[in-house]
Amino acid sequence: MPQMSGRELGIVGADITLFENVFPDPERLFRDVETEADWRRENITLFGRTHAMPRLICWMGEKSYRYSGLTHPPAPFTPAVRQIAEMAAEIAKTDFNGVLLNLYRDGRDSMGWHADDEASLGSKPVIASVSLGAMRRMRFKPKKHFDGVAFGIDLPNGSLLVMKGDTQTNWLHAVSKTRKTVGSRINLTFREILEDA
Ligand SMILES: O=C(O)CCC(=O)C(=O)O
Ligand SMILES: [Mn+2]
Repeated sequence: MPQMSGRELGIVGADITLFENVFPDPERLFRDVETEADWRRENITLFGRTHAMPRLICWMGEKSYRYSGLTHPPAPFTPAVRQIAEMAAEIAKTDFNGVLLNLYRDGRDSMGWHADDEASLGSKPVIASVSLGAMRRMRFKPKKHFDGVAFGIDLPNGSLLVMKGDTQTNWLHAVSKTRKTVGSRINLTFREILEDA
């Protein structure tokens, strides 16, 4: 693989790099991942009320993963996901043993504010986030203890966003709903789970 050069965003208290055009045929990968994944619409309970999550999700990994109060059992990477994982690991220069897949069916699907800071990921996790399909904007805002200015970054088809260092300690991220007409998007967020949930 030729040396991939990314764009380091230069954000204080974070280490975020965007690599574009990482995959030769992102449309094929989108179709393969969409077909291979066992997509689920999970419920989340917030403040005592249960809602269906505004997106479909699927977990693949060696270990179980606790996320948003749900425990996802282990499941193997499918062929297309394995191919994407190898590329993500090479660019991020680390190994991953799990991936959370998110399917945003249209602009009404979203992901709320959070940090990937579960104890099972360790203190400075490397998170590699692959985008396939429609472009959506990831927004960042500082956590309460941290002094920083909110910003957003568009995640194009076939891109890889690597977040590491103190990113999850100091910043929250989200993919907000949009009124624009947008097609579907698949996100694969690779992680290294250190211990079973
Ligand atoms: O869809 C995205 O780009 C974000 C996904 C994300 O933050 C996550 O799965 O933790
Ligand atoms: Mn996240």
